[in-house]
Amino acid sequence: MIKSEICEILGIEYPVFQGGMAWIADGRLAAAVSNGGGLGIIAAGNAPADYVREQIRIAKSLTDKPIGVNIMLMSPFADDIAKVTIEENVEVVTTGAGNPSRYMKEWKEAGVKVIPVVASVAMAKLMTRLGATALIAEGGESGGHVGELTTIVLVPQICDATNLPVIAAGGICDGRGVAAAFMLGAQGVQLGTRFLSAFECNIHPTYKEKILKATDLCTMVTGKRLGHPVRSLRTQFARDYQKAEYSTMPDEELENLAVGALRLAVQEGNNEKGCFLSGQCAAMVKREQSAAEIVKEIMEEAEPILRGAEKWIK
Ligand code: TUI
Repeated sequence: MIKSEICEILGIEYPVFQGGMAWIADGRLAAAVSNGGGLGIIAAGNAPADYVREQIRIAKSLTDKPIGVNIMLMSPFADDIAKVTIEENVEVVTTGAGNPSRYMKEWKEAGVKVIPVVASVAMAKLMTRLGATALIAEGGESGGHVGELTTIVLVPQICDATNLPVIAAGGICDGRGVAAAFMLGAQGVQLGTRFLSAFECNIHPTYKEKILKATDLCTMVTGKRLGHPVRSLRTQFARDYQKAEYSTMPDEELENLAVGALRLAVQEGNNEKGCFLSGQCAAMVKREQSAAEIVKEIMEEAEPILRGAEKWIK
């Protein structure tokens, strides 16, 4: 069995986090992952604080294991949600798409373990200084909002920049990815796209089908012009958006094109107007499974790979 320090720090069985996917990662999915021995994470996305509070309570009614909440820092509700995580005794907070410095002191005083996503060495050093519990190094293979660097170059650089445990994210989908992440110095992994296929993941059947049918070149990055690059499936919407991005369309109009697009994908499976966020590894997601099976399977796959690495030493 693969164990690392992060398991002891968080009180989890397997060093596997489920990524905080906006509109997707609800209390039910998070509880299923935590019950499976990983760390389930509720995504706040752009939702109001009351929604997040409700999802935390749902998760806590379904599991006694630790759960996390992911705060998307560009959300207008981020301040309120930061308070809710303390009021509801959430064990772990992860953050994304920005700098969580302004909340760190309050969370630390309340005993909340803070694990920010960092997309650069500078951010890793700052978060280490401000008392983060661990760091998530998320490479640009991931779905959603992406940084510049790939997982294979980001993870070792973050490991060199901090003495905290590092969780690798971006492009990890099976035991090979887990083993590679540990080889790069990570102590744990975070997966998003793979959990889209979980029975407990409440997305529109069309979304699930698109992931299960995806091929190697099926994702693309849009949104660079507005400074928020986002990886999603190469759908009609994504192609249309890219065309608009390279046109003379004013920024404001371009921004409006994407309003509500995540919800339309998740709840309605709308191919023309929905934005189906996905990581590059969608093509490696083969079948529906329970969240617990996913956690166990990837860690069991990784074990012989790590053991077998010795075969290269002559
Ligand atoms: O946040 C994510 N993934 C996301 S957020 C999201 S919602 C959204 N919708 C439309 C446009 C933009 C976002 C969908 N997917 N992943 C974590 C992540 N964080 N990736 C990169 C970063 C990051 C980037 C910059 C973390 C810190 C950072 O620091 C910037 C600074 O302030 O120096």
